Amino acid sequence: MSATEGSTELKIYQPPAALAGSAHVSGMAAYEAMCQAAEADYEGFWAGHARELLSWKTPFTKVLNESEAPFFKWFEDGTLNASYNCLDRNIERGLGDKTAIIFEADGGEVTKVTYKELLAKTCQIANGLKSLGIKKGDRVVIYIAMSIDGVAAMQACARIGATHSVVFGGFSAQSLRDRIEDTGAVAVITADNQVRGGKQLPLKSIVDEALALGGCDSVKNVLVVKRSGAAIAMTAGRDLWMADVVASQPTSCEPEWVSAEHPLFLLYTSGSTGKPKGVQHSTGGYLLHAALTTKLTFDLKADDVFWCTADIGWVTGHTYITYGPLALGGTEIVFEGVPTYPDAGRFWKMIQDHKVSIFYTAPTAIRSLIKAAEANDAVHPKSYNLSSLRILGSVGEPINPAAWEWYHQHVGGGRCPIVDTFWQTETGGHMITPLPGATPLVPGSCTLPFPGIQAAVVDETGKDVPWGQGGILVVKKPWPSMIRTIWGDPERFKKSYYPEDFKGKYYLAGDGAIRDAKTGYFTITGRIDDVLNVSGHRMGTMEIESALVSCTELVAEAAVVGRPDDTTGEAICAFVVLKRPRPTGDEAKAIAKQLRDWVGKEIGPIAKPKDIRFGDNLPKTRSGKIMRRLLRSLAKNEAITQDTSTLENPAILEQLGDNH
Ligand code: 6R9
Repeated sequence: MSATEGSTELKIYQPPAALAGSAHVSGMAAYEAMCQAAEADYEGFWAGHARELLSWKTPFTKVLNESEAPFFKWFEDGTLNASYNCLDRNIERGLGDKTAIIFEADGGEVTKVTYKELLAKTCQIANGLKSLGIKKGDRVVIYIAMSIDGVAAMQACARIGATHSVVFGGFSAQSLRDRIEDTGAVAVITADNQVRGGKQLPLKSIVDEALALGGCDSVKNVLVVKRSGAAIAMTAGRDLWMADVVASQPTSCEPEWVSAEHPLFLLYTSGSTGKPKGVQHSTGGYLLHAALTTKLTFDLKADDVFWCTADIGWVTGHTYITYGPLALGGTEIVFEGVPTYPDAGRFWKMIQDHKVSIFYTAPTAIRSLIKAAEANDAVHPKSYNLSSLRILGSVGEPINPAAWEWYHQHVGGGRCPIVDTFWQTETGGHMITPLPGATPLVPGSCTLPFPGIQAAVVDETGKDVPWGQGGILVVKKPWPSMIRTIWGDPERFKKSYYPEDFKGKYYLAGDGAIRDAKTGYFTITGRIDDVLNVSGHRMGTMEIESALVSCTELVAEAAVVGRPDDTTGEAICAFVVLKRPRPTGDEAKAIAKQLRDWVGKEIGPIAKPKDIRFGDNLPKTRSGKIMRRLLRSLAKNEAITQDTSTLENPAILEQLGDNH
């Protein structure tokens, strides 16, 4: 029986005694005491952690300001600097010579930097940015692969009070352009190219293409880090080599002290409608939760080696690479490559080589590595020494119990708790997650809310549903690291996250959830909007549809749905009506390839539909509404059992069935 069905036969994993004994949060009583402390004095709870974990230039006197709800403010009269907290603060605590980052390149070369070295590098970039006139409040887009330079560039922006917006290196020129335009960035930081899986992929030339598409007049400079020395074009007066800009810059730079509410970064994510939204995060509240969750969810200690495999282009890379582990003075791995190069044992070899003790990755990676390991002993975790591991983590999508068990047994040797962390770009850090020294684990459940987080499951009217009954996941109280607004679109912020139906009261996550009837453990049941989760990446179905119909030469109409996929969680399935007769056979294959490439160019390779089917029309109601629930069944190759009486054109269903 699974956690969603009841609780009588749940498989429960207790925290290992040794870990529980020494953990920051030791045992369920300690967890409950924290929750009660937050309940008794909500503001005092967060204020206490904010004073302990962060250094403030001006201490805050106000904690939470709700006067403009849902635009909440935290610690608003306090001032601080995020880069000071991640670097200088640790050096002042005597950690200057401690390794901050162990960088492993795609080809295996290892570079280490200490806190002192990372501070010097960050300050040189910060001074370089200042020399170009970049100042507090300006936006800087960062389009770069996983690297020490990438982390330092983010820290450098924070140091001078510039708001960074990192765009994942897999996004196309068009997507990059849209983000540059929306942020009004004054500069783009990039590299000549990126190296992944033994291949060199362009970055700078995509920046050139993006800027040439127009609408990016705000950009004065493009700063280029040399990664591989590939030949690239440099536009005089605009493009500069990072090395030249920083060469003569001092290695110290007075931090710009900003209000706790100052926007630290914007990060674009997909919603159910329209273009991706620029999620705006604060400095103080965000950094607090990054530090607190890194400390408690991962039980980070002084001698841990922490490895989060996410890319800095996603929120997980922001919170659990650039900010959280550094704010605590941790040692972390930054990895440039992919899990399957030179073979699917890469993760296991790196854990062995660097003696990683905390490993945080996505279910989709685990599932693909299970397949590889089952086919070849040489890349099976058992062929490596993984005894350094003590805690495992999962993020980005639900982890199915079978993958959980494999991860637990084969990677964690049966002795490492798995923290299945539920959270979102908008939440800034973990929301529902086990604490490894406290929470008994149930595979497939992200268990209980992080202390202080008031997560609940409600119905459409905002009323609590009983445990054991599915509903809508909400957060009842504002929390420090929550999204502040959607950049340039406060109305959309309100509509997306604090809609009227909930009387503007609760934060609406966009996911469904159910609590176990007996334990109250949460299981996330998936998005309740038109957002897909493909390999842990959020994609709006509307976004992909508009990319398809923007191929005006070929496409008349398109509808996109998700269907379950063994490896990627969900797969993108597109139903397309062409402006020409419905193609079949080889012609259909050729056009499908053409459309896939088109979407790759419009959004990026991650948005390419796995399955494209052609029809003379789409299934519609008499009023012309596309019947997506039928498309979802067709995508799964399920027999149609739903009511089709409102369907205008039933014959279309046969055409759109699995026709290849
Ligand atoms: C951090 C991150 C957020 C969406 C979220 C949900 C899904 C993330 C999950 C999970 C089940 C987990 N999600 N973690 N679902 N269990 N542990 O992934 O942010 O890219 O914004 O995605 O991902 O659907 O709403 P983001």
